[in-house]
Amino acid sequence: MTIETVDYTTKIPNNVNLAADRQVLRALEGWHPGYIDWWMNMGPQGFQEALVYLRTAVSVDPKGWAKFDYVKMPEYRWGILLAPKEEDRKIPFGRHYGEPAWQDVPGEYRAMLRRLVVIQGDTEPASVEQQRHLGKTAPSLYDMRNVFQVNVEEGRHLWAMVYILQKYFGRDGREEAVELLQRRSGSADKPRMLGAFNEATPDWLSFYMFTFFTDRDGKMQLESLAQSGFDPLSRTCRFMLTEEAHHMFVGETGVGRTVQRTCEAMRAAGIEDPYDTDRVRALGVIDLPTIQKKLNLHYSLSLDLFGSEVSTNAANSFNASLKGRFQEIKIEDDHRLEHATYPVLKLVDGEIKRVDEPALTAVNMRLRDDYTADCQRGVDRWNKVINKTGVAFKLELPHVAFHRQIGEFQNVKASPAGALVDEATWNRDVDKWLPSSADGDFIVSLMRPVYETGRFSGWIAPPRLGIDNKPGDFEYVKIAA
Ligand code: BYC
Ligand code: FE
Ligand code: FE
Repeated sequence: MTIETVDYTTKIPNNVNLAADRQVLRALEGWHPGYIDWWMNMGPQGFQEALVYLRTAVSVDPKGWAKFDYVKMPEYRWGILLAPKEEDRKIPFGRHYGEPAWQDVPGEYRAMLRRLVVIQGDTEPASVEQQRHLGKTAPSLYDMRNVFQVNVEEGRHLWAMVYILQKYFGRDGREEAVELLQRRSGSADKPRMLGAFNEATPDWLSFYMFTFFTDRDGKMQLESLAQSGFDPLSRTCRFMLTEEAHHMFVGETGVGRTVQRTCEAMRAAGIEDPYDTDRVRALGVIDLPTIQKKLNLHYSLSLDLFGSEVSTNAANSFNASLKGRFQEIKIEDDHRLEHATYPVLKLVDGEIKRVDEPALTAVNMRLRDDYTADCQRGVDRWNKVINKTGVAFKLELPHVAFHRQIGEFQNVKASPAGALVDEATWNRDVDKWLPSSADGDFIVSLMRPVYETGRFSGWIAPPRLGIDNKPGDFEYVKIAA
């Protein structure tokens, strides 16, 4: 068996030769029933019996690793898949720059590494929990299939982190693996670890915004962990990234199709003013200012996921060669950051100023800047969609000081344009900047399911292409009677 092929003959598909690793296999098999239990209770509600046209990884070859077929989600083959081992891989950054990558956890970094793996692992089931009611209001079978695809892959990402915990962290790894199934998104006593993963996903526009903005944080974090000196983590993250691309595709095209439908409906009705929201809403589509508010919400929640702009945690994990920067190996510098500085936006005497900080403590900020640039490219593509229809409106990323709960700006109020405002101004204008409960109610009122093949809810345009090149009327989900 070559490293690229996946062994599907065992209960837990894998390309890590689990059959020869009895102890880990037993630990994973012991964890499996609890996982299935969690999936049945916290996974997609009402569709566990449906046949879903899903892709499953059958190899980790960059070309052609996916096989599409109808699967009942609880029977999805969640597996342990690592990207191929790079022979003689060297650690690309930090204090251990240039040393051979570690195949085992260095004792002195155990706690730090475990924390990173647990946080990464915690987000995966959290997102499944957040999205579990969406099937009931899917705008089409195509979209329903997409959310389920994302969900099973996030489930697999949990497996990926649990494998690392159980194989490399002994008893405390096994305990963490159990706790990953016990915390719950939004729970008062056992919440998920990071802020954005305790928010609700009440409607499909939220889902698309989440997969665009929050899964994109996932991409950036996985990219930095893929640089890790701890090779098994690097390899598992590299394979997760190939799955992640689809999640962001779902988000970007989902928002793009929503925007497109709104603009087309406005044009057809002869509405020029995007702020004439009552008339736009009467067409059964989501007005552009409300889409902007949803964008403001999800972008700001996702910025919080990068941690503080200046962070000793981040410096320590970079220094320890555990978590690198985005595209570390393409960066031309010493990869140790002993003397470099990086500009950070900070609050200085009540003003937002750019201040040079030691680059080592600013690695969160740098990753967040790379993230913002990546988000901006997607927003530009949405604006092209709007532009093509002739509607005069431009979506924009709000300023990084807007609506923050973590870091430098958590104690101030700022407008989306980045002006610091007082409490009274914030309270007066907040409904123009973030979705109000009335906006939420309106969006929810549009969320009526469409389950006929080839049909789409009136608020969203059909996709340009089907999944796996299927025709427009393909039955992506066979809903159980
Ligand atoms: N919420 O030095 P600080 C994904 C805590 S998404 C709550 O500022 P640090 C996915 C922090 O834990 C990617 N708490 O930040 C997407 C620390 O607490 P302790 C997930 C927060 O540590 C969609 C304290 O504040 N992966 O995969 O440099 C669907 C001070 O921390 C938050 C990762 O995040 C917050 N937002 O950076 C499915 C990678 N932010 O320890 C999946 C692993 C900070 O003092 N995680 N805190 O009690 C990390 O690299 C880092 O932990 C963080 C934070 C980037 C998250
Ligand atoms: Fe994930
Ligand atoms: Fe994802």
